[in-house]
Amino acid sequence: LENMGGKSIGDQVFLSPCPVVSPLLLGPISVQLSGPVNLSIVSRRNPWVLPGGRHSPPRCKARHSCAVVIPHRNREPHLAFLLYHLHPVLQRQQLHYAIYVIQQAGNQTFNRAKLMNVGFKEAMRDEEWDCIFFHDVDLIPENDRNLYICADGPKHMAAAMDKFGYKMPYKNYFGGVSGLTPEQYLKMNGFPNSYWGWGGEDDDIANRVLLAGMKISRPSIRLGRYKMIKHKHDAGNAANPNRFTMLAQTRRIWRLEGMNTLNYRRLSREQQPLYTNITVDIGPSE
Ligand code: BGN
Repeated sequence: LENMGGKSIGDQVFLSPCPVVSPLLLGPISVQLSGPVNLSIVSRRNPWVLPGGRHSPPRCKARHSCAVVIPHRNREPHLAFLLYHLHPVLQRQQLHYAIYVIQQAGNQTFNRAKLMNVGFKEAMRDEEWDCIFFHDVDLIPENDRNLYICADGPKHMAAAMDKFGYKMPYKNYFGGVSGLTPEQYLKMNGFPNSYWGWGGEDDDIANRVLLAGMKISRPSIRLGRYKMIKHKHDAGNAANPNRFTMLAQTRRIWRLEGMNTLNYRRLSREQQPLYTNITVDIGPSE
């Protein structure tokens, strides 16, 4: 045991803290988008992941914990592909982590930001996570030195996506993957619940960060690289025609609408081998 970095006193094992920089990191990851992946393949390749998609470094005490929240509906192949890459990355980063998939029930228009609010609430019921990451299902990290650890300001992880030529599409872009401490998240009253359909909710979130007096933090574009899985535009996620008027109102609305007005009905919560699966009825769009 001592050789493995642990000390045994009585029945308990006390692990020493993990190194400040994980020795397991590889840097750039080659993300191959060809070839089928399914959840049983991912499970076989990640034998130490516990039910609910939880993991802690086996030989040292993690310095950081995070919950990864993935809003989802009908994208199972993407989910398998993301988990195939994300589980090993989080393990090499020596984090204590869990993955939550938040499933929107029904056929209403998709509401990404509201599902992320649900994910925050559900993840925090389990544990006082240091950091909550909000992760699109179709974005695969391409560098494991882009750490799933929070920063001084709300952290926008996906600074360099392939579909934008590996640079920012515009200055305050906050889409794709982001990570906030519970304090940062609560300070901005979470995310808006009112964006049904594609577009604008990430800009609203970026506005909230600034309106709450915080600064966006970002990795360099060398580290913040993500590959997007190509897909057809979702039938249940048409562009939101109201997004322009809604965005003009964030300043007036953000304290009144968000985490403090979130309501939803949880239909199920299961510990799957690779993630905690939570299905919710988030109601009809108003
Ligand atoms: C923007 C969208 C974002 C989207 C990015 C990248 C809007 C609001 C209108 C001003 N914003 O234009 O939601 O993530 O493109 O695709 O549509």
